[in-house]
Amino acid sequence: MRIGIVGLPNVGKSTVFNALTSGSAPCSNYPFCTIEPNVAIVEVPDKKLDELASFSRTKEKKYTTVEFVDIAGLIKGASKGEGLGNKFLSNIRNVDVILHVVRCFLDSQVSHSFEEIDPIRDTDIINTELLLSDMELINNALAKIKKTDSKDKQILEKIGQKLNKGELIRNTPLTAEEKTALKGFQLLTLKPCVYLANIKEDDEKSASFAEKLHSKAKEDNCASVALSAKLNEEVAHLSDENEKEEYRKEFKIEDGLKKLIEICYNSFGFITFYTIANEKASSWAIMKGTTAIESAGKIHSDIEKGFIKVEVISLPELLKFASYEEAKNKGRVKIEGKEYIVNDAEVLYFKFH
Ligand SMILES: Nc1nc2c(ncn2[C@@H]2O[C@H](COP(=O)(O)OP(=O)(O)OP(=O)(O)O)[C@@H](O)[C@H]2O)c(=O)[nH]1
Ligand SMILES: [Mg+2]
Repeated sequence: MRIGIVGLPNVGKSTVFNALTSGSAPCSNYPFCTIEPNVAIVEVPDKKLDELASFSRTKEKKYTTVEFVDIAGLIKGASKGEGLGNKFLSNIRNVDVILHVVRCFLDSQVSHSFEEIDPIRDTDIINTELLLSDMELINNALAKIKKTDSKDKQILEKIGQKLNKGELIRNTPLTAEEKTALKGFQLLTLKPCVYLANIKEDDEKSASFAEKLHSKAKEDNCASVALSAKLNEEVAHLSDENEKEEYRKEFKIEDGLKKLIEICYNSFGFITFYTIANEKASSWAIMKGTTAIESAGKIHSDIEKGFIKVEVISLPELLKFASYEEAKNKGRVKIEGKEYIVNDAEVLYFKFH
């Protein structure tokens, strides 16, 4: 899963990035502190994988990962190249989820693009830039289609009109055919999105801004989460897990990474499957509705190409037995083909040429 972080300059994007990745991207109190994107990969903690690894006595564990991309702040006109916006946006074209950071903390020491804090205005500015950037893509594609009556042209024209009216494509009901036609475009306003209210803990004013953003998220068909980037960053830099836990308890800080990953899984239909192979237990993230052969491709293109069949058992079922062999001998492992739709928490064993 790849997550791209967007927002106005100086709202705390790099601080969020560091908080989520225990990273050390430069953060400072001036707009456009970030120019080149910061990229970091973190493991998704997973108790089920721990259980599977101890059950199967594998030497190694490989947790599925999330990649975070932190780009420069976007401003009005970004899609037209202001502040190098176009270049910044191309760095997040291929992410799975957009994390939109919105400033909800008051701090006279930290400058803001505008005088007042206003989460609704700020989100709308960024959304407009994403929308304009999508519009440019669609218009460029339309200019290349010569056949006047082609189905693709009709679809793109419809989408172009929606964007023109300021509609985020995430809010547009799409047919299966339209979804397929749009797949290659990586439209930013179609991607699942989380609004992150960067708040000051225990602060009424900040909480009321976050509440406004929360309602706005519902309108825009986005998920939302409120957390203090700064406090989460402080916790992230403690080295010891127990120390982190204590610090969180003392200052009533929620675990930002855990919360965000939960949101992405619960709101956007990500599920996890597991494999045991070559002395290694692994977890893999896929979207609900993914077939066995597509899941094979997540592991290696050779397994996808040479796919013969897959053995399937749910993890809770498997754990009732002493070993995988025993579950198999008792007939609890099913054999499925390419088109099988994988369910959450299934253990898969692929057979391939
Ligand atoms: N008080 C307070 N300050 C914060 C918080 N989050 C970030 N800041 C400060 O805000 C300033 C900007 O933070 P950055 O993380 O660099 O912001 P950015 O959005 O990445 O900025 P650009 O890369 O310049 O667009 C820094 O001085 C941070 O310390 C917060 O939750 N509370
Ligand atoms: Mg930054």
